Formats: sequence, C-alpha cells, structure tokens
Amino acid sequence: MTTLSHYLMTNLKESAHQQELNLIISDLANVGKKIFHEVQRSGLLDLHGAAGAQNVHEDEVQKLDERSNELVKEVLSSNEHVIGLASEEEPDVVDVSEGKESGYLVAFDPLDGSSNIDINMPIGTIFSVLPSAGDIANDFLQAAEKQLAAGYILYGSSTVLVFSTGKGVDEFTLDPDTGEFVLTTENISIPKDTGYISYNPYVLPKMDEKRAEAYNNLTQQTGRSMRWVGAMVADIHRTLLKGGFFAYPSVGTDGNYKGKLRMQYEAKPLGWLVEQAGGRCLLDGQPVGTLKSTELHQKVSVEMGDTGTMQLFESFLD
Ligand code: FDP
Repeated sequence: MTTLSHYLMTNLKESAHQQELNLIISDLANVGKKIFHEVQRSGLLDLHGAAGAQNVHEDEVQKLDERSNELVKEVLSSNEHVIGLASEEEPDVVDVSEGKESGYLVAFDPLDGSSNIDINMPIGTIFSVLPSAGDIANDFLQAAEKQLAAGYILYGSSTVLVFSTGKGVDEFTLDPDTGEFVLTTENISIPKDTGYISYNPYVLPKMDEKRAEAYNNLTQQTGRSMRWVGAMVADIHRTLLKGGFFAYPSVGTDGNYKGKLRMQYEAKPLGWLVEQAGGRCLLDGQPVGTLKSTELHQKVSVEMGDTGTMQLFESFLD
C-alpha cells in the first residue's frame, strides 16, 4: 500500500519547487479530511441548510460551504509557500503573503455541489495551484496550462483525492481505519467512446440552436444513457473513470449569460485534469490549455469528455 505521504516523498521529489508543491498538496489532503469530518456529522451538528447570505454569484451560501471555506483558508494561509487564495465564497483575492518572500496561489471551490449537501449526495472540494510572479490578483488569471497542480476531493461513498501535477492523474482513497490517503488508481486514462452523457437537459431549450442540436445528436447517435449528479466533482469523477461527455454550456441567444460554472476554481482545474488523463476539454468552445481568464469570478461554457466522444460531438458543430 502506498500512502500519499510516501508517494509525495518518493515520486514527486525532483526539485525544491516540487517539494514546496508537495507541502501544499499535503495540506489540501489534510483539509479534505477535516471537511469530510464535518460532512459526516453535518446532520448532527446543525450544519445543514442555508447560512443566510449570498456569495458573489448570488448563490445562497450553505452553512457547510461557509465552514469548508473557513477550513481551507485556515489551513492554507498557514502554509509558508501559499501567498494568495481565491475562493468561490470570497468576493476578492485573499492575500496571505505577509512574512513570506514568495510562493504559490491556490484557487478553490471549498464545497462543490451545494444542492447535494442536505440530501446526503456526493459533494467535493476543487483546487488549482498556480505560480505567482508577485502580482497576485493578475496571476490568478493565468491559463490552465500554467497550473502546477489541480484536482479534487470527492466526499462520496468513499472519500477520494484525485490530482495531477502534470505527470498523469492519480487517485487516493481515504482509509477510514488509518486516516491516511492510499494510492488506489495510478495514471488514470479515460476510456474512449464509452460512458455516460452528462448535462442538465433543462439548458437545451435555452441554448444556441445549433449547439443544442449537437447535444441531441450526441445522445441519439451514441444511444448512451444520461447521468447528472448535479455536483461537478462527482460527474467529472465518473467521466474520468468511465469515459463519456460532461457539459454545462452557456445558454441564451444574446451571448450575455455565461453558463453557471466558474473558470478559476471549477472549469480550469477539472478541464486540465481531464486532459491530463487523455481527454479533451473546451471552455467557451476553445481548448482549455491556453485560454486566459478575464476576471476572478468569470463564468464559462464547459464541454469535456473522452477524445472519441468529444470528436463525435465536435463533428456535429462543423
Ligand atoms: P452547485 O451550484 O450545487 O454548487 O458549482 C455549480 C454546480 O453545483 C456544479 O457542481 C453542478 O454541476 C451544477 O452547479 C449543477 O447545476 P444545476 O443545479 O443547474 O443542475
């Protein structure tokens, strides 16, 4: 059995930078354990339901969103290599650089899939680690290919940590007996031309007609079943392991409505991760890698999946 600590010490040790990054990954794994602890007890600790405030996206913040955000901030701000944080639940970038000469930036969605909290369905934490040249706010807008690490922790029927540092995608499962993350799937490679089609069909009538037709064609021509957990982390985890197509497109004909998913802490890390596992991701119809963000809380159209399914989907757009 390879534990996460052993893996980080032996597999990812080639440079001082990598070792600093490992300390951040290790902290993210620890914060995942803390959040899972709260998730397991949320019904008992009065952590279900709304916190009574809205975030910058005008989403109703849930108590567990708030608690998870505090936990991530608390742990990462004490990490000597993290100088800036960006969260779905924070209106602005959080500068945690005091007393630190230089370091990295972490963008995160502390608890993805908020509508699943109260009904005991899968939820997750998403993270993206970026380098910084010193201009913290601007450096968060770097393209996905600049990420040094990205991944998620999924609180499902078991708790898994899945991440990449650009050298493949690995999955670690939390062993409830030892409290350690243990390597369970090495070098995930997305199966091709198989799996489920995953989007919320309510978007179809609101979409650009040609794109909506491509969605319909994909479902009909592949004859594959649809699945929609409604927590991006869970839908992407299934897509990584089983193949298929995941989307949350922009809808509306005036071009003003930019879908629902957030670029920094949802689309960029998970799209890049899917590509690291051999899949393909389009954000606003462009390959995920080189697209820069224009603002911190930018929303973006998301379409990703295994390369065979994506190729078929894209052929319907020609
Ligand atoms: P949620 O708002 O419940 O946190 O992050 C946005 C997100 O969940 C994704 O995780 C999920 O894929 C999507 O929204 C679900 O949206 P719908 O409720 O519109 O299906």
